[in-house]
Amino acid sequence: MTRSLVIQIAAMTSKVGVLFGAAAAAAAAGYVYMSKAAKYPIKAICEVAPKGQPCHGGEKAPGCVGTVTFEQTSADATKISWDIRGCGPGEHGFHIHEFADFSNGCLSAGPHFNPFKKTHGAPEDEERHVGDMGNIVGDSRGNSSGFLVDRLIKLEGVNSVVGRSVMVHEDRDDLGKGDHSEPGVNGKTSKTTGNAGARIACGEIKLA
Ligand SMILES: [Cu+2]
Ligand SMILES: [Zn+2]
Repeated sequence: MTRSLVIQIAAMTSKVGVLFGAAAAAAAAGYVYMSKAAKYPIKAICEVAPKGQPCHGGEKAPGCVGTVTFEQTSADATKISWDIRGCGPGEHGFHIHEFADFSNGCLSAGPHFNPFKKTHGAPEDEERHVGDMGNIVGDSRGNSSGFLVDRLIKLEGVNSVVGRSVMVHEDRDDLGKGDHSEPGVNGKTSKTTGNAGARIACGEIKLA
């Protein structure tokens, strides 16, 4: 009796084990299939404006405003498109900053997003912040539209840019190759900021 019960329990445990194993395998296979089929593209959008107001529901201020859209199409490619107006002619530094905190306007958005502790650079450089998108170029009316495809900017995973901010600067980003003679002083910090000057528009990156 005792022996038979032990055998029965052993048999049941074994069956349950097989069932769980099969279910787990099916679930795992299903997950892999689903993630390959449905993961990309991932899309996000960011409305930029002075002080980042639209992101907090406030009044839109005059000045540099526009939309930046993100579309991650694979594990290592994200297309970033922008349509921005009123920022002034010429080049303007264009970055992802660490925070979407606009409690003190664009100033409170923190530094360039830099999870790998690199120095500032151009989008095509090995040594660059993840947030370094180079410059956008305003036409004679101060408007700019275009796109770039980046390998480091992601909308998924631990280094996702979702919930961070896009920043447009008043001046040209020197891409880390300019004056770095006064680290810590705004305007001579090429390897930190690109000397891109004032923050004229910002906004939060949100999943679309
Ligand atoms: Cu910036
Ligand atoms: Zn940077």
